[in-house]
Amino acid sequence: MNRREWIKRSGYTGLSILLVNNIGAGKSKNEEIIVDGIREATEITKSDFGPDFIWGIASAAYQTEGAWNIDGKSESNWDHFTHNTGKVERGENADDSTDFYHRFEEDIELVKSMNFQVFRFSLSWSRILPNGIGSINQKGLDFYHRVIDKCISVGLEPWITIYHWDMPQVLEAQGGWTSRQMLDWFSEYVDVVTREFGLKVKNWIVMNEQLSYTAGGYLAGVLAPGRKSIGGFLKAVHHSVLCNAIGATIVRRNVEGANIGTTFFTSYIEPVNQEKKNIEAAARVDAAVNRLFIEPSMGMGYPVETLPVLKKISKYFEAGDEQLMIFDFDFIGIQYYFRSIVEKSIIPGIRANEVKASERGVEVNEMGGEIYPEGLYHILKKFSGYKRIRNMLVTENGVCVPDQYENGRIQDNRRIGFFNDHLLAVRMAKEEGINVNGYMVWSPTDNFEWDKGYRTRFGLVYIDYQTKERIMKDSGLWFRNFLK
Ligand code: GCO
Repeated sequence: MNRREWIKRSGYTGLSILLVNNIGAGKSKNEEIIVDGIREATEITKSDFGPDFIWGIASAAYQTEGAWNIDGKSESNWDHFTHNTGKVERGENADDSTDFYHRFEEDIELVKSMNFQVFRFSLSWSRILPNGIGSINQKGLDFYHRVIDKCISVGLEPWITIYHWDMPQVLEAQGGWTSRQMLDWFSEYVDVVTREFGLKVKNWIVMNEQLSYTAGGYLAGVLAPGRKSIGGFLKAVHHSVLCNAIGATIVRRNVEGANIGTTFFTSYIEPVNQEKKNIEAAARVDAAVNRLFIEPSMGMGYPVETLPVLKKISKYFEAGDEQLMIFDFDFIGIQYYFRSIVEKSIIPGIRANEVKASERGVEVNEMGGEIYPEGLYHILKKFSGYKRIRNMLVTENGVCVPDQYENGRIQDNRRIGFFNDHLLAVRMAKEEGINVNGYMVWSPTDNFEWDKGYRTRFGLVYIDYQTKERIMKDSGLWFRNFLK
C-alpha cells in the first residue's frame, strides 16, 4: 500500500488528504491543529478502539529505580556493565536514575492522572534474590508490594514484567544466559515472585524483548554483559526460549486466573528494492528479528530454512527441548519503534546490511530509527498470520525526540504526532479484524536508555536529573485528554 492510500484508509480525510500531496514519502504526517500550543488528536478518539481496549504505559526496573545498592539489593549485570565496561555514553549509569525507588508514589499518581488504566513495570531480580537463588531479600519484596498496592489504591492495574534485562551479577559471572543452569535459576526466581505477588497481580509478562538482550548482550556486545560471540549468542537464544516457556508454565501453576504473555521486539523489514538478492536478505533479517523467538515458542522450531546460520543452535539442544520450548501464551506483546530497510551484504551469517535511515532522507528518532507508523500496521498484520496467537497487545511504542524545557513547559508536538499516527495504524489493524486489544506507551517518565544513557528521552513526563523534578510534557497532557 502506498502512503496516500494508507493515510486514506487510516482515517485521514478532508484537509489531511489535501496535505498528503505535499508530504514527501517517509515524512511524518505532521499536519497540526494546535490548541493552547498542544497538537490536537487528528481523526481519532479513544472510543474508536472500543470499550474493552486496554490503555497502558510501560517502564522497567533498571531504567528507573536507582537505589542500586540499597536495602539489600546486590549488584546486577547492568550495574556491573555500567560501572566497569565504559560502553555507556558519557560513562553514565542508573545508580540513581529517576529514583523511582523513592518516588514511585508520585510517578504512579502521574500515570493515573494521564488516564491510563494499566501500569506495566518490571522486577529487579537482584533486589529480590541478591545471590541469584537461595535467600530472599524481604525488603526487596516489600518494595514491590508497595508499588503494587499504590497502583491498586489509585485504580491502576499492575502488570509485571518478570525479566527486563537485569539479573544478579553473580549469575552473569557464571555465564548468564549462555549457561544452561539458567533454566534452574530462572525457574526459582519466577516461582518466588509469582507466589509472592500472584494474589494481587493477574497480568504477567515473562520476558521483555529476548532479541535485544541476547543479540545486544552476547553478540554485538553493546548491552550487558557486553560479550561478542556467535556461539554465546546462540546458547543465550536457546536458553532464553526455554526459560520463556518454563517461566510461563510456572506462572500458570502459581497464579490462579493469570493472563500470561511475553513481549517481542519487532521491526518492519523491507528490501531496498525488488532485486531477488535483496528480497532474500530482507527475509533473513526478518527471520532474525521477527521470527527467531516467537516461532519456537509456538512449536514451529527456529527459522533455520530462511536463516541457515541458526542450524548451529541444534548443538545446544537436549532431549525434550522441542517440547519444552512451547507455551500457549494468552497474549503476545508487540514492541514497535521503527522500520528497517535492508540489502544483501557479505556480513557472515546474516549476509545482509541495514540501509541506514539517515542515508535515506526519512524522518528519524533521536536514535536514528525511521519513524514509520505504517510499519506497526504491517507488523500487527504479519503476527496475526500466526494462528496460535490468541490475543495481541502493543506493549511498547514510543519515541525519543529532542525535548526543550522552556518556561516550565515541554512542547513535544512531534511526539504527539508520533502517537497519533501510530494509533491510527493500530486502529486500522483493528478495523480489519486483527486481534489487537491494547496499547502501551513507552514510557511514563524519561529514564536511563541503556547504552545511550540519559541522552535520549522517551517519557510523557520530563525528568530534571539534577533535582529529580517531574514535569509533564504536552504529550502527557495530550494523553490525559485523549484517554479521559
Ligand atoms: C526496549 C526496552 C526499553 C527501551 C525502549 C526504547 O524495548 O528496548 O523495553 O527498555 O527503553 O525500547 O528504546
